[in-house]
Amino acid sequence: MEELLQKIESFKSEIKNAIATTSEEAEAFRIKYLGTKGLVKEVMGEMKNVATDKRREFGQVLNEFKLFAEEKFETLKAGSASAQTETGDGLDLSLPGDALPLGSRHPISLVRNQIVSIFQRLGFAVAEGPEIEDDWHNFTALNLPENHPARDMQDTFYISQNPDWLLRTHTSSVQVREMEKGKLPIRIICPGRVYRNETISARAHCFFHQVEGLYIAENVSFADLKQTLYFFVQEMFGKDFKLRFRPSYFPFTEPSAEMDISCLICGGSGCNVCKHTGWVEILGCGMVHPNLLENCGIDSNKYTGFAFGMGIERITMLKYQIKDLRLFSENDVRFLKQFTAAV
Ligand code: 2U9
Repeated sequence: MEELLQKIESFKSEIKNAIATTSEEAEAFRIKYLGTKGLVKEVMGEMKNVATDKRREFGQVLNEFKLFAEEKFETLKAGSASAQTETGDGLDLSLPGDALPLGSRHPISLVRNQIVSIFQRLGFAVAEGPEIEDDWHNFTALNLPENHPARDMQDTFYISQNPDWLLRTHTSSVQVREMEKGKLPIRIICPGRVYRNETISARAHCFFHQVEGLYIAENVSFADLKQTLYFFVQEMFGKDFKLRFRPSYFPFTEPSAEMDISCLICGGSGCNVCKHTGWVEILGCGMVHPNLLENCGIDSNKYTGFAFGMGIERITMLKYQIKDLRLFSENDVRFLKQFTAAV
């Protein structure tokens, strides 16, 4: 009996250390210990040689031994199966993968890229700047001193730790930064996100996107401004429309104008899109106010320039006849997937 117990103990330590990396190795373990001619059966066969009063005790030891071998076999079987899956064994690698749905560019990005590319062809370079600005670059340098009434139209969000910091209301601040560098001539366009403290509706949002442009050199005239913008609208909307400039007011330009085109929907006869006027406003523009040039250290007797600004949402709404501004920021895939890169 003592000898038999020692034999079982040595089998148990063998079993404890057994490993199987494949299902074949796990099966070999089963045959060796649990098969019809296996070691568990062999030790069970010794029962007849055990003294009658010790058989009950030996039966218990045998049962535990069998259970121990069975549990180990289950562990080896499971381990070898997952090892095989990880190495690709048993997987059909020729099966096609799961298709990933392809997104599309946001309409604002598509139109921004198109506007940028038109002006790049005219020699304008892209300039960028911070969205969190200081009062000087966003307002004061642009002829909008503190308490100027035009600041009300561009109410924005201020950073509470420092009242001098705010979210920019236009990308004009980028132009100011370029002018301050003092490298002339300047011929830039500035696309970017801007912020206004507005109640959200179909026509207004607390943020939107602009492209502004600036050309400063010697002898730049209003004729240059008109021809540049005429080229832009033709590239953007085609050639089948009329163009007009209306006198306007902006603190940063003098003279200032707004540019309209005849309504692309009704051809000028009047409809909902043009509010029955026959015209739609595209952008604002003008000759850079001499105060701005001087604020940035540029000699206003030597240099002149023109500037313009447009809202990308507005141009996109006109181009695609979108009636509600909120669609641009709701991330509704049914809306977004209608726009392809082929603009
Ligand atoms: C500098 C000098 C002049 C930028 C200009 C406009 C006219 C204009 C609006 C169009 C719709 C903004 O998006 S909108 O609300 N902009 O009408 N912007 S002239 O003039 C500048 C800018 C920078 C240094």
